[in-house]
Amino acid sequence: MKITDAKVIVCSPGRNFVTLKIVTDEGIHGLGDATLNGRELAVASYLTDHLIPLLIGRDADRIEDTWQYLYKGAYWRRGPVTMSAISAVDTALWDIKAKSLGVPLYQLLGGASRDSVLVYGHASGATIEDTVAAVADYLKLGYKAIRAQSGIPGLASTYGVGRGKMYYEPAEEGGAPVENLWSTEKYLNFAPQLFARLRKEFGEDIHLLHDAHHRLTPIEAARLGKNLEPFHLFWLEDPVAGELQEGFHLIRQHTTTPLAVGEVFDTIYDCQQLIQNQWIDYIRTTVVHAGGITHLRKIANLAEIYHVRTGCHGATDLSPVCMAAALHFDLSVHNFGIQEYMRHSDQTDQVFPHSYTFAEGFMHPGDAPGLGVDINEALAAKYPYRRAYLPINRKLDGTMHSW
Ligand code: KDG
Ligand code: MG
Repeated sequence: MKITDAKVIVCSPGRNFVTLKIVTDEGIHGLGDATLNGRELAVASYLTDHLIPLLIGRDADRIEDTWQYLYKGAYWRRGPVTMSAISAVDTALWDIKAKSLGVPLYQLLGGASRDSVLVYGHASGATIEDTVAAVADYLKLGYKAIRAQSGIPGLASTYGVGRGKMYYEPAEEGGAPVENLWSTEKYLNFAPQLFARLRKEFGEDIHLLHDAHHRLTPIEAARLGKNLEPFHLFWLEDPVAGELQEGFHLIRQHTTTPLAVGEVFDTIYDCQQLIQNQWIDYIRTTVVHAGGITHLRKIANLAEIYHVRTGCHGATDLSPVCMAAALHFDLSVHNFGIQEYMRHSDQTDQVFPHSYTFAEGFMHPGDAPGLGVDINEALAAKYPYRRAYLPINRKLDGTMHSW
């Protein structure tokens, strides 16, 4: 089966998405998500100007070989732009192969290891009581696992606090990134109060998660992990920036709070030390940013040996194409832990009709052949790209800090 055509579709149904569509001589098409939040057009150009010319005429069935051809063939390895582009090609080729065999993708990945996939939603509020109300709303929807974030007294804005209750969308349209202000001291004093209140209200059984969004030093993260131990979080996410993998060693020596990281990682090399030293409990790399299904399986296989489980990133900037791919991966991989699920807007869901479903806190990718997701190109064309940036973050004295 030969690739005869490929194109990049950039659209903005509520937010920006970059989608690769590959077509074969058998009339089968496959989709891959290539969205890199705030840097979308760089990946679109990488695909259109550099990869698509190499894809035309290639054998669509040679997925591993195509991955290696694009990765090794670039000479310039790794990096989010390159890896998001390779991910999109890889995902589209898995979609095509599964469609050509008439099976849902998870059947090609070893079949289902579980009946359905545990997901977590995002509850947030400007105050602790608002967050309590948001968690209650998620429980009513059937969620068994909920990430909780709250505004911090004395800070005008905080990571993870949404404008609406169901949709948290940090990217803002405009000429420059929005600027947030940050105080580690205020945050460290406040965060345990939030979880004490949530446990008091909702008891011990629900899974609670929290994202520190790369803002702490290792010793600060160790203090937070220790102070959160009585509230037994499912995980503390991104306690420190992930570039320095051994930073996690110090945190690990001080706390039994489980640790998760990986949403900004793009290859197995970003995770290698973390996994092999068992400094983390969950690896959060995603299909769209970490090399597609092909590479994500290698990361999961390495993690399995070291008792590390998966917890794929699944924010709204990962399109329904990525969400579908993630669910096939989650259903099949043995050492699955949890999947993040931020609901997309109705506009997004209309542009990307899909077969995956949510019920009682669990999801299933559906049994349509391939990924089970498509793109309505005519509708997508009605939502042109709109430049948007993720915020930046400064300390109270004006110093740039991690967002
Ligand atoms: O594009 C960045 C967002 O996806 C990220 O900030 C969301 O941290 C996030 C999460 O855990 O969903
Ligand atoms: Mg995160």
